[in-house]
Amino acid sequence: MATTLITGGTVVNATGTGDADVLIDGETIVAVLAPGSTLLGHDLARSVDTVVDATGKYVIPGGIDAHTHMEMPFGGTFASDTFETGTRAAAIGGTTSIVDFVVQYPEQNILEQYHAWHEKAAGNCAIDYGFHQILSDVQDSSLTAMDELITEGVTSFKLFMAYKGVFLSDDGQILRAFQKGADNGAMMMMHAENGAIIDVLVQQALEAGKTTPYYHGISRPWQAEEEATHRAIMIADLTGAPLYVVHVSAKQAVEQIAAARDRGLNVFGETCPQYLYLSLEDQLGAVSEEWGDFEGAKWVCSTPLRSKHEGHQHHMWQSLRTNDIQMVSTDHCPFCMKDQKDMGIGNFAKIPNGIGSVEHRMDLMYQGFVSGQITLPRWVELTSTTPARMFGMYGKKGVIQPGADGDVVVYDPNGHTSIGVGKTHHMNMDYSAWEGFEIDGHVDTVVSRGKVVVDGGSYLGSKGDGRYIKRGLSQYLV
Ligand code: DUC
Ligand code: ZN
Ligand code: ZN
Repeated sequence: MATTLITGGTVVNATGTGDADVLIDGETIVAVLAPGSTLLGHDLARSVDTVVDATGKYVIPGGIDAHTHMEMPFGGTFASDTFETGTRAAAIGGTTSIVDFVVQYPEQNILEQYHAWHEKAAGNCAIDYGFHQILSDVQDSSLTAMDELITEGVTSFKLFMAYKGVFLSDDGQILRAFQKGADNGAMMMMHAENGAIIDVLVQQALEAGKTTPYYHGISRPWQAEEEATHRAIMIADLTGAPLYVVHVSAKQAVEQIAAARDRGLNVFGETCPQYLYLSLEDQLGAVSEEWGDFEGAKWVCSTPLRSKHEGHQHHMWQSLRTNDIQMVSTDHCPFCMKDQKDMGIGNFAKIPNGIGSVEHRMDLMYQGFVSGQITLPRWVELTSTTPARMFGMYGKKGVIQPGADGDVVVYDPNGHTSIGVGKTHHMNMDYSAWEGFEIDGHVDTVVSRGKVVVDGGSYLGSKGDGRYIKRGLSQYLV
């Protein structure tokens, strides 16, 4: 078994920072040692197979992106990253685990879909991967499938309050699924937007000739998000199920989550980099020679970007500090402009919803530390430790400690990362939603279960390095 020593760096865990060397034996961290320690008289640097010099750099647990949609069939097409391209990009960006969503459309067999996702991912992933399960029509068979999937390590289930005829579950269906979650310990995840309201507003906008991408956001107002978040919380309260609200973008939805937590409910919230950095006005102002005012399609996602005049971004950063929102995932759901997003020219409702960010989440959130919004340990907590705990992986993932998987990132605070298609972009997209973003830091080395898969920014891994993560129940639940 190969041994690796990461030496001279500052180890950052969610609990704090300290100078230490990290010794990995095979796939597992076996020791976190005072800098320059010997072990039983042996000079470690001379005894190991690989030494990674992390002098002046941060040594952090590998990022965990708990919300991705690789190859997702959606909006009349497929998300453009395969498990191969998406996980490679993730690795290059310092993410060593993803949790992807198995899709069930109405009338599809849930367990067949689960096996289909294994077939897509197995042998293709650069990093470790787990699955959540989407439930689109809750029937008796769905409830028994939930029990079976838990034994397979799929311990979280996502429902939708929007996308009628595609994903939407009505309140009765949600109630039944949540009752099952309360019973078997599953984490219930919710896309919280009021779909009926949105569908009418979309229709009215199109009839009024408002067809450009900007109207996607206008027809998905924060009230629709707040109302659905509140309703999901009420159903969680009624049933006793834990609730995890995905991609929270509106400050009013954050307030609903905070109030529920103050009442002692197991309610959790996730946001994404796009809601921390981008606004509806940025989307409105985006016009290019190539795409004209269709340029804004690059940022069509749901929940949508919010207006910068309403204080959402500021509130979202604040909620990351106060723990009203507990973690940051990407909702990585990439589509190219050409032959995918362009299906919505003349009708914003036909633009496939999604933004690709899996490669940039660690950098974008590090910039939150640079700008004084969060501390270094909080950076690690939001992007790795809490995702591990939330979704039953902590101990193996999300922490640098003996016994944990050797998933380690060496991050250079003196490095620099310019984001964009022609610069650092490895996702399978013909544009970047983050074009022109400059980061005061750099992912230098990435170790995934003991294997150096990125060195000096270059990818050294291969497809199939990643292994399925059989997850346990959420470690936030007693
Ligand atoms: N939102 C997106 O932007 N894409 C995929 C599904 C979703 O809910
Ligand atoms: Zn969603
Ligand atoms: Zn999603």
